[in-house]
Amino acid sequence: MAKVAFITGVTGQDGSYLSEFLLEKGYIVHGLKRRSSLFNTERVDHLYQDPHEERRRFILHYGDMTDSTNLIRLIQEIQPDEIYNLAAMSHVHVSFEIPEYTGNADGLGTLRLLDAVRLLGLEKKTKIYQASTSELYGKVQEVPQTEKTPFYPRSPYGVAKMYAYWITVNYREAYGMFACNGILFNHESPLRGETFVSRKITRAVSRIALGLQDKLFLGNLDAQRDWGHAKDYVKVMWMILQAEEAEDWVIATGKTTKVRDFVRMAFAEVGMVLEFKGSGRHEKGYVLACHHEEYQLPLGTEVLSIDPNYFRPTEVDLLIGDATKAKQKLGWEAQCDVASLVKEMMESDLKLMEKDRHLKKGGFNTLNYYE
Ligand code: NDP
Ligand code: GDR
Repeated sequence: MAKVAFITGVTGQDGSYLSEFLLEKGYIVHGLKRRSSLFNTERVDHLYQDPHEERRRFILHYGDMTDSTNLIRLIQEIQPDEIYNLAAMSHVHVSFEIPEYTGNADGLGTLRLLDAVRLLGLEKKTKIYQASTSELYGKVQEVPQTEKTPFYPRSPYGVAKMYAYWITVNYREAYGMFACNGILFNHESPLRGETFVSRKITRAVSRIALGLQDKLFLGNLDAQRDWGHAKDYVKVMWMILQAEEAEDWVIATGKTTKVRDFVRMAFAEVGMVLEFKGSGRHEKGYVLACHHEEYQLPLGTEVLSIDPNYFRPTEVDLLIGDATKAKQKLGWEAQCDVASLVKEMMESDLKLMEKDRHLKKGGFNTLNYYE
């Protein structure tokens, strides 16, 4: 019998990679998607199967983490062996704008899911993976961060995820459920949402190189993140649920990079060397050299400015994870370093933006993304 998985947040970056991974392993995959006035399944459209096909292995259901009636009914229908709770309002900066909703979807949503499993008497059948985050560490308490590092979240998102973390631990201890937290550090890919800093940079640098955009606006260039590849990270979500014991795990590369160095690496992919001048809110980035045959800008062109709107009310300055436990007990290690990640994202965005260039040449409007 094929195993059955239920993925919330299936239309997101991780949902897409995880669906591919589980389908390859022979799973039947059910996913939760939100109703939207526009199509929102672009990241999983390649996995789509006609609902009239009899033996579908990839099935999407409408739902929302704020609706218990929906979650209970779906879990009853699906009877999953494994649930991956990836659904969340996942943007840290946006969580300051919509804190109550973030608490509801990311915090209480996790409770709704866990309690649906308990109510339906599936505690011993259904294993649950909770998408916890390095944002729990927030204000630096210890470097590198391990499973034992104290939490100090710095955003409504981090606080909501802290509730989700502990309610997962509590349901494991109270009801003997196989429920685990993966404390994943930042992970990116060509499928990353366009307003997270990595993708915002690779999109903008591609557009600047192709003459579609003049400038990139960013916030804090000195934040440091432990960036890995989403494809590596979804694999360990599955490994966590196959472990002998239900536990919580730090998943990271163990290396940290400043936002400004990510910017430098992205410009280097189009042969441009950047020079930063000024400091704080007045810092700017200029083109110092162009080594690429095709991508050329006059030397001294200003391609980067700081927009204080992108600063957060409270920031997480430094994240660097120690995934020794996952290496020793699960045999997992990150395969992709930040340089290969930037390269892959730049290759993908250059291709995408090339399409925009053709559209523009043909007289069609293309959007300008500064977000
Ligand atoms: P994305 O933002 O790409 O995807 C989030 C998914 O959640 C989308 O499918 C979104 O739907 C869905 N969603 C949002 N709100 C609701 C809701 N109320 N009900 C149902 N579905 C909802 O995130 P990622 O794929 O990057 O991350 C997956 C999970 O892992 C998230 O929980 C995130 O917080 C967490 N995480 C991510 C890390 C990272 O670096 N990527 C690191 C650590 C944790 P829609 O497409 O309709 O918006
Ligand atoms: P993060 O990711 O907050 O770490 O959360 P994000 O890419 O948004 O920010 C990383 C760092 O870059 C700085 N930054 C900017 N960020 C954005 N988005 N836009 C900018 O213009 C900009 N300029 C500088 C930020 O201040 C920050 O320090 C991600 C999400 O995927 C969470 O869901 C997940 O839990 C954590 O990673 C681990």
